[in-house]
Amino acid sequence: MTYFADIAPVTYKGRDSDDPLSFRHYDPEEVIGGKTMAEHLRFAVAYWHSFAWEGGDPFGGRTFDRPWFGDGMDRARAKADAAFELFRILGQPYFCFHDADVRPEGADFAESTRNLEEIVGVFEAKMAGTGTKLLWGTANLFSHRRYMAGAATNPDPDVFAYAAATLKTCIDATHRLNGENYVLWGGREGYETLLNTDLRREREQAGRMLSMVVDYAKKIGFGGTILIEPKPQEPTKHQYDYDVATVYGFLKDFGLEGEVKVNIEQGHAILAGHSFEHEIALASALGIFGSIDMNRNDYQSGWDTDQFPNNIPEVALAYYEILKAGGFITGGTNFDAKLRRQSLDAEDLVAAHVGGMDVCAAGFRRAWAMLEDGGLEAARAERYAGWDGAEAQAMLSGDLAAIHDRVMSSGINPLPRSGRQERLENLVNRFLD
Ligand code: XLS
Ligand code: NI
Ligand code: NI
Repeated sequence: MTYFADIAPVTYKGRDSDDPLSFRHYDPEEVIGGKTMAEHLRFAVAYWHSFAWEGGDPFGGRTFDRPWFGDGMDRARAKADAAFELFRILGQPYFCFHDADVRPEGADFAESTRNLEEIVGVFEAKMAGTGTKLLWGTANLFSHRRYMAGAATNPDPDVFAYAAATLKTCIDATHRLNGENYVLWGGREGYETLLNTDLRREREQAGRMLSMVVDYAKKIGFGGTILIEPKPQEPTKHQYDYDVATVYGFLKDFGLEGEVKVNIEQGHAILAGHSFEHEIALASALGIFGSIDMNRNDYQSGWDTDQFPNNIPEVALAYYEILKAGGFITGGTNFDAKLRRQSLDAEDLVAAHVGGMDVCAAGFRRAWAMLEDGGLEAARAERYAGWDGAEAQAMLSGDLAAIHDRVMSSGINPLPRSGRQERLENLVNRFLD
């Protein structure tokens, strides 16, 4: 099947190009600071939004008419054909998937696992043939009704068991495909009402499950990074992996802060009342920055609308923090983004990714220029320069009484200084126009 039949591979044609299916900013081969754009940005296509999602919303069902929709392994194979066709057209280096995106649900656990293994074999061959790599794999522990009250945090130990067994199969699949990360997104790990929820118990279960994931990954020699994807709510009223700070506290509690990092999603950061760059900067400060899910929310709707990014200044600030954190190591830019439900055509799928990749490349380029200019970092360093002094440093290992005596004897009387916010905002804008 050739779903994208007459769409040619997308190439870089530069800023003046008016070809809607060309890159204007993303030149994968362009070298910036010793690495190509492709190596910096590490783009991935998300299988679930692009190939499994049917265009439904709470008020209406499927709007898309894809030839691979339906049950059965032949449909799953046709879906894989279409997916790798899109990958060839876009030329992005990576993709990401959940078990449920790629294989039909079996009558029981064993059959679901067989189906997954068969599709993993299909992927293996296609990846070898095309060079497309796996950024991360994950388990869908939230769509099936068995998970309605959670997976790791379910009150029913049999659901915990089913989830644990599924995690094993998905880590195996990711390992077999040389995935560079393994992601855990706890869509149902939370509650609908506190009235029926034992918070302490559910948290312990989640900690135990994560510890087992880390142990198993080590045992089989999985060399990738384990990532938790924070989100404050949706589908549950309250989700336990609320934001980066909450996840860090959880990891510390279970002694996993050196084992697990975070996959930060733009829309989830906004839902949690933060900015995307805040979440990235905090993860970096805590030493747990891993990867990003790139998308955007509709700021009026207050929901996780998973749209493709289209705001270069916002994206620039996110990549600025990523660059300051040292850039991606095993992580990358996964488009956890979907079409709008009226975007029915094959070409819409291509255009969405082309636009998203271009916005990211334009933002990245600006972030690089801001870092190279050094003005922001110089201003930041200057703001804290007082702490370079010996007396200031001594306070950090001193005590209140000694500091008190020093203030008394030397007559310390601090004068307020400008934070220069507008000046810094103007400086940023110099790189954005
Ligand atoms: C949903 C999440 C999901 C994860 C993978 O909101 O973003 O798509 O990225 O399970
Ligand atoms: Ni999301
Ligand atoms: Ni996501």
